[in-house]
Amino acid sequence: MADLPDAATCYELLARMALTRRFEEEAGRQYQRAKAGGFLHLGIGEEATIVGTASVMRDEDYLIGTYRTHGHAIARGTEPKRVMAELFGRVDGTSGGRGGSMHIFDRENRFMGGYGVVGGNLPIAAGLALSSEYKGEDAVTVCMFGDGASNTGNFGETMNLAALWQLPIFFLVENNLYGMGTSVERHSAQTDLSKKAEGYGISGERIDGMDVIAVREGVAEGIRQAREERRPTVLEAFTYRYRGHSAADPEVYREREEVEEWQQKDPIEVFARRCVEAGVLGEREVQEVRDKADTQVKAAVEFADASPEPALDSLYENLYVTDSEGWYAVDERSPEPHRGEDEGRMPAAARELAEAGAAYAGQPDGPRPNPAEHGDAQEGSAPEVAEEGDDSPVTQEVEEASE
Ligand SMILES: Cc1ncc(C[n+]2csc(CCOP(=O)(O)OP(=O)(O)O)c2C)c(N)n1
Ligand SMILES: [Mg+2]
Repeated sequence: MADLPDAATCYELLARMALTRRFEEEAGRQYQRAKAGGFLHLGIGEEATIVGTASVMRDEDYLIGTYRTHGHAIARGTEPKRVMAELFGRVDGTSGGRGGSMHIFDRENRFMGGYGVVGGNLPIAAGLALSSEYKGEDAVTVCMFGDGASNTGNFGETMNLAALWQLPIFFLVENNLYGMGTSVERHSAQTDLSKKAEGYGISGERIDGMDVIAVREGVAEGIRQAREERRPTVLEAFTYRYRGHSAADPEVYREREEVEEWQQKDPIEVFARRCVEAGVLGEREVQEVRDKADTQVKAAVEFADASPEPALDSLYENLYVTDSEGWYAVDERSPEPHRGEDEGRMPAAARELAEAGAAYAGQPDGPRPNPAEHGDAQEGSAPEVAEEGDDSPVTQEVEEASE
């Protein structure tokens, strides 16, 4: 077992892990109360992997993760109150309340998200590393992803380019044994994920992701190789999420005993005990850490609650409209087709929705069409150009809304 670092470092590691845990417990509670919307994926149990990794990164390094990243942002230095405000969908959230739990983003602290697409962050990570190389920066990109993500095409493509271009990048697989409800044995032919990129020229190691010190050592070495030798590597950290995949998971794929077994190795409890037994921290300090986390998280909830909702007439800001024919997002600029759009071929429903959106823009009290809902309703159904008097559900809803 690796030696403990100095007392101040131990205190900080414990404090970060306790804060993350407390934050996520509270996030789960607020989700039950419908204060936090959308999806919610908690990483409770995975704190050593998250905090250990961030603790050996430099300020200029980039971290990029998945949709389970409240702790990653906090570990990188994002204020918990801004993460909570994002979960609440409020303007003071890290993405102005528009991203929610899966899209925490903090450029200042070089936490680059927050991605809902499994494996989607890997090529972006390679792009970040390439940009550092291009600009002559000394930064390393740390890319964290799940065991399930190692099965995506993005994994192979990213590993290939990372090795080929000798990018300053380091990969960490958060192997929590499941991709949603599917165990590693059932989803990956190669179950040793540290070996999975070997064919691309990227070697790997396995570590105990429940031990914050082991994580620090493994990650520090991986980052060093990326920075000094331009040698990307993979570190597979074994960890475990105590809660379901997301807030809505009946967990029929695992036994209660398995969860309890992992809880015996709890990264916070075990580390706190070790620090006390080694005389590095006192019981009083351990309690202090917990109390501080509690105070900070309560303040985060108050802050999020007090933060306003985004203004209604900002609903159409930051929406990007493709100029391909077919479906396009409601946009406040004008109901007319934008450059490149062919009005004649635009589905009537889409056009009406756009007109309705434009008409409502600037009228905060009026009912408004919901572009997300209507977008989903259209998906995959190749909308046809409707005639006047079209009675499609979208048209009806828009009509009702404008009544
Ligand atoms: C490309 C893609 N396919 C499927 C999904 C649905 N999905 C969301 S999370 C998930 C499991 C991913 O598991 P893993 O990579 O192990 O991460 P974990 O949730 O365990 O942290 C799946 C299949 C998705 N979001 N994106
Ligand atoms: Mg997983």
